[in-house]
Amino acid sequence: MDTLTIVKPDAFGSGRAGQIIAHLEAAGFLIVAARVKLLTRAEAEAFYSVHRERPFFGSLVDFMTSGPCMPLILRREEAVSELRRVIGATDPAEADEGTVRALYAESKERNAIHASDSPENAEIEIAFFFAGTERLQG
Ligand code: FUP
Repeated sequence: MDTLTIVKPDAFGSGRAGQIIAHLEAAGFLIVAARVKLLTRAEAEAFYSVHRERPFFGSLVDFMTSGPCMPLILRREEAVSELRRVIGATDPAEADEGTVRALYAESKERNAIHASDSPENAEIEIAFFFAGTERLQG
């Protein structure tokens, strides 16, 4: 099974993408596609459209467009639920010890990494960033 992750602009811009990806590989994920991308405002708004009525939406879009990010497709058994476990809670203050957000996130907004929250959303989010031919088959 595949899922989507994004190393967010805080982590990418501070040179922590490599450490985070190493952490994910050590947790059993295989990278099957990757890119570096500077989101446009329209793209960030579309990606987070489920949150468009929330008070933090404008600030979240500002942050997600503040610098390049790194979307990746990751593969392992139970990829969606396992990646959610490995990244930890949205707010790093609440994230379990040793999770990516506990280790690398600055705040609830600048929280280092995104992970799809369901298999259905994983396929939607993968298609948002990658053409079908960009994903390793197998
Ligand atoms: P998650 O699935 O853990 O990334 O969290 P959510 O889908 O609830 O939120 C998506 C993003 O909105 C978070 F990564 C960060 C941002 N956010 C805030 O900035 N403030 C909040 O109170 C909640 C979420």
